[in-house]
Amino acid sequence: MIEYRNEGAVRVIVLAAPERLNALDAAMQSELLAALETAGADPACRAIVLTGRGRAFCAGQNLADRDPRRLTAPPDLQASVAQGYNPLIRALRESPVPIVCALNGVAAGAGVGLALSCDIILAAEGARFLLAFSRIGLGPDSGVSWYLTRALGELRAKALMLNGAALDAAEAQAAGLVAAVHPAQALEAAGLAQACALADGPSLALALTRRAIHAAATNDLNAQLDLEAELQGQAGRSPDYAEGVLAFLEKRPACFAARGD
Ligand code: T3D
Repeated sequence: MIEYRNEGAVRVIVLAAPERLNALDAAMQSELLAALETAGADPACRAIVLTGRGRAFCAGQNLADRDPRRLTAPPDLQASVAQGYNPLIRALRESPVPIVCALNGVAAGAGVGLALSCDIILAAEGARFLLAFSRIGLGPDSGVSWYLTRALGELRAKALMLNGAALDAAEAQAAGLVAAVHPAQALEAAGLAQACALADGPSLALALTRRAIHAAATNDLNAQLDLEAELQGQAGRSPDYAEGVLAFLEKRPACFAARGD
């Protein structure tokens, strides 16, 4: 249900249950978590593409596993979210390498959280974010309320989530959630090109940049200034920084080292 392949230094991870629009069950959650952890631990991997097989990115929780006609008691959704979804959101957010989401189609429910936890989202023209939770009697999970409130503001986030509404690719781009929108047939190549560009970049500096941006959501300016100084200290000691400055002075493109070198 999760497939992956290497494209040079890029690990392409594919949600591959197209017959149910890549809706997630416990096994698929575990496989995805393992794929993310394996990629992050592999020094040869310098960027990840996350995408879906077929016409959807991910339709959220597999509702066939929540069929009240087959369950003898209500499912423990607190446990499902805490043990199934939250580790995935944290793994995406805390990945040591940048993650490009190639949003090939609809993302619904927790699928929205997966996409919004990536670092750069490129969307196919027909893709959309469907805030499906309230349609089935649930509130948000997988970080969706956190991401959307910050990105859109409280009132717009409420209007979308209370109505179980959707944001199409163009609206998501206008709102700053999606970096670019591509024709469906061009999305895979665009996602790969973006990830390859990140993979060629200075891995440590990109990781520090993501850390600073994530911390900015909750830090005040003084705390952020201190953090930036600390992170710049780390970057300044890296071989990539020496190479970047040397390349500038020698008027040539920089050639950054592999991760961990
Ligand atoms: O439970 C917990 O652990 C708590 C955590 C919850 C997090 C969540 O993600 S809650 C939100 C769950 N997701 C949804 O409510 C979305 C459900 N899906 C839809 O609303 C629609 O499928 C879409 C709007 C995404 C797409 O609609 P459409 O008309 O393009 O496709 P379709 O015909 O509805 O779906 C195609 C097939 O995929 C269909 O199967 P079939 O009839 O061809 O055999 C459909 O049942 C299946 N499918 C789509 N979404 C799910 C699904 N199967 C299981 N679970 C799904 N989420």
